[in-house]
Amino acid sequence: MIKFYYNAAPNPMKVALLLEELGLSYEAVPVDTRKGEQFAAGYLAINPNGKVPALVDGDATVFDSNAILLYLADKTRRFVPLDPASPARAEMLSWLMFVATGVGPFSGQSVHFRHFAPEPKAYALNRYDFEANRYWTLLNERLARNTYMLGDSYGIVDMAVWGWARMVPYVLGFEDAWTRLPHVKRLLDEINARPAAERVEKLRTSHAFKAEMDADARRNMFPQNERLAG
Ligand SMILES: N[C@@H](CCC(=O)N[C@@H](CS)C(=O)NCC(=O)O)C(=O)O
Repeated sequence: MIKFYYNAAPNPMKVALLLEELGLSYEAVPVDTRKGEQFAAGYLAINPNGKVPALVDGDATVFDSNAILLYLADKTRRFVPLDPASPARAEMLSWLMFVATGVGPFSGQSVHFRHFAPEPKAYALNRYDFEANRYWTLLNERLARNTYMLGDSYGIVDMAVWGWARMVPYVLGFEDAWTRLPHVKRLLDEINARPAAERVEKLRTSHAFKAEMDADARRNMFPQNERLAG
């Protein structure tokens, strides 16, 4: 059976959504990153990058959320244009990588500098907040013209967007985020209403991940800060 290594954060949740949409049976294995479980030798053998999600499917091991989305969609031949030479596949790859390399990392850094970094942080916060806004605005414009990211059919790019869209007000830190991004909100609401998303919500809340951001959690989440300690 597929083993899915996860926590409740955006990147694992988008993979959970696809697993549920596909109706695959899988064993969900919690990895509590605030407790440092991502650094256990057994987990690093699965994902040397020490982050979630990762997936083990028989002899295949896949890490990085968007790689997992593509792997599962290709394997099941669902939620993705399959012909490697087609314009539709090219468009899918472009937007999937746009989410993987832009929306995700810049939203993540925006969260870090807005909510966790010590002062002074104005320069860094401005840089990441500006870029995160830019990426979300591009998604909003895309979704103003298309029902889904690739046109008329729901697929893995929408699921990749959904993972992070759930966090938009936390990422962008302004109360009118959804007024400014109504088309992203429309997609988020539509996906949230799907039975698969309801099952993901049950999974998300089924395990008590460590909630406290105490010194130990900070060490596990932000190991780079050890270099700054006297
Ligand atoms: N590019 C990776 C990023 C994975 C990632 O940063 N995951 C976060 C949770 S969303 C994580 O594991 N954080 C814990 C850590 O950085 O130690 C992906 O898309 O899967």
